[in-house]
Amino acid sequence: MGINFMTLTRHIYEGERKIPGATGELSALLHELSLAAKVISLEVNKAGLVDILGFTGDNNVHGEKVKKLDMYSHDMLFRAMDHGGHLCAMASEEEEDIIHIPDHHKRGKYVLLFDPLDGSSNIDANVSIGTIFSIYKRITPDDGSPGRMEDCLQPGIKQVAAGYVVYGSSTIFVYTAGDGVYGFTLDPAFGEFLLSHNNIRIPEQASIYSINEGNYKYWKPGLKKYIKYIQDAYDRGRKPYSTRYIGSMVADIHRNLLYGGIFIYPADRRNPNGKLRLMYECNPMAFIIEQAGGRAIDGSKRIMEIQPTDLHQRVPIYIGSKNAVDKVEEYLQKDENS
Ligand code: P6P
Repeated sequence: MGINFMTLTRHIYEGERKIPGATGELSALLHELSLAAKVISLEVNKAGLVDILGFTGDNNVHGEKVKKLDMYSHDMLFRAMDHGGHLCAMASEEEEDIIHIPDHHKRGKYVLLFDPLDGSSNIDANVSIGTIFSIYKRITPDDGSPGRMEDCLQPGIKQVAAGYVVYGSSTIFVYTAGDGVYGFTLDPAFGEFLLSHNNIRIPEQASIYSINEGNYKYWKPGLKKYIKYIQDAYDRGRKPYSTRYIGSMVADIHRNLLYGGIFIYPADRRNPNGKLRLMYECNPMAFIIEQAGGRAIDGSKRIMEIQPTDLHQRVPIYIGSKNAVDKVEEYLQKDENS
């Protein structure tokens, strides 16, 4: 059987040809992102070998110690994306304000938001980590002027593309441009992302739940009842659930996407808005999961319908297999109404 040479680049351009009037700008943007992913993958995979671990001594906008690999990934993405001429602005977990395209570069009609290296607290333990990205069309005039905050603060339903890169046992680039979800595995031998997961569909029935049970005592009663419900699945004659929690959102959601499962980072007594960021973690993951047939809510409404108010706002998230999200929504609503 011949080698499947459906590369990410070819897939992107073939996808573009299906869209009447496509200019190729989005394709070029996604291609540039894949180049940045290769460079970051190289560093992540040798992080233990060179003195890149440890702290830069800086803090990011959230007061969290920034590991060198976080900042390296942020810089790589900026340097890969700032001169292509397709973007009018960017935003990153590592920068408080929006990132402008330098004046000597052409500005384009898209906006890119990203978490350069999610799960970075796991770097030293060699646990899978990832990059998450979200792409919108600018809503201010596409006249070459600098992008503005309102171009970045759009609801998730306005995303034109989104995806993530998992740096794990292999490096996998997963994206959607609104026509299904596709995964590409990096072949380091010749540095190409090859199609490995065609038109991914998340199983409707979950078999895994992913949540930090260490926060149990802070959960709302409805969530506690839901977790009890799924733990009693066996007593109801169903296949028991497994609990799997890596503490790296990209890795947890990627596994649940392939196997079927629900990932929960709830609001609780300590974190009234949960922990994860709407614009560059929850919205892109919600786009991917919905495109694969799943659901993503904040407990009461669709993640992608939330009107953002701040670049770094946090939201609770319940995301994964449709049946599981439907059921947790039912328990949460009962709790709200009780
Ligand atoms: P906790 C990693 O730091 C992260 O931002 C996500 O990748 C992950 O899902 C979450 O935080 C884990 O948070 O509180 O369970 O350690």
